[in-house]
Amino acid sequence: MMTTGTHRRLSITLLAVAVLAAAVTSPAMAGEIVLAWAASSDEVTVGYDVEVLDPFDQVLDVIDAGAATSVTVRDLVDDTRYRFRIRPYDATGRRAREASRPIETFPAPRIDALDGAPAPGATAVATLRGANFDPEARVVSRRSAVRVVDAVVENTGLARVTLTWDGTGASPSPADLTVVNPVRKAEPYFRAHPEVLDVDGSGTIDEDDLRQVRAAFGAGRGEPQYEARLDVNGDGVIGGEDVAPIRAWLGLTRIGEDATRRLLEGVDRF
Ligand SMILES: [Ca+2]
Ligand SMILES: [Ca+2]
Repeated sequence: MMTTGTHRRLSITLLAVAVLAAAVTSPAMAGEIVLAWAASSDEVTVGYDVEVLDPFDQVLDVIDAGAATSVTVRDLVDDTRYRFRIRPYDATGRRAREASRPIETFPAPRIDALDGAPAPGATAVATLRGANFDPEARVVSRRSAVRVVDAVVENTGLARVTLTWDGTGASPSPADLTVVNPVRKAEPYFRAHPEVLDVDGSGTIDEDDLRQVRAAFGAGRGEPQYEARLDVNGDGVIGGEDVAPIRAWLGLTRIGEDATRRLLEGVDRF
């Protein structure tokens, strides 16, 4: 129930803010960032402002999301870091004193070209060209026939990726790979990129993935057991929020192909 005209202070319990790469981007599109957040649990919040911040948290711009709990910020400049925070407001337009913690990231990474793909059955160091590669980005495969052995980001538009291809299907292409920036992720991202849930790169989301995540349960960034591939939601700790999406997608095989179909059918939401 919403209460209005009272003297109650807005009490905001904002949960995590998640920044998600866009589901689909084409080289012709300007960069975009999808922001999503948990709804405020108090009774007086009727909407949310998305504040665009400078590096010192001064507000540069405000996007009114209304009652929605996600927005897509479009027309962003490639290879530029953007910083945001979410602030609820009540029916009188009063802004909450408490806002979410700021979150900062590049627009959604984009792969434009893959040069030097391996021959069938071979391993090769290929060059990925694109935009918005974070220095700490990982590269994962969407196809079990193609494996990423190693990836080194040289700059925001270039990464060297050691790839193997078992020779089945088409030669590796940009569509087979995903650049994963180190930013917190949530459900819409996993729907678009279930390959990040296949933590062992087997091509299937299965019990082996769950086992590996559980074996490192509780490890935080910087600790010996921590591995970025196991921290699928990118929040810096391996825990229940990494187990839940893997469980939700358990059994998904041929990830690159199946994910699109499932997305279109609107099934497997959680
Ligand atoms: Ca797997
Ligand atoms: Ca995590």
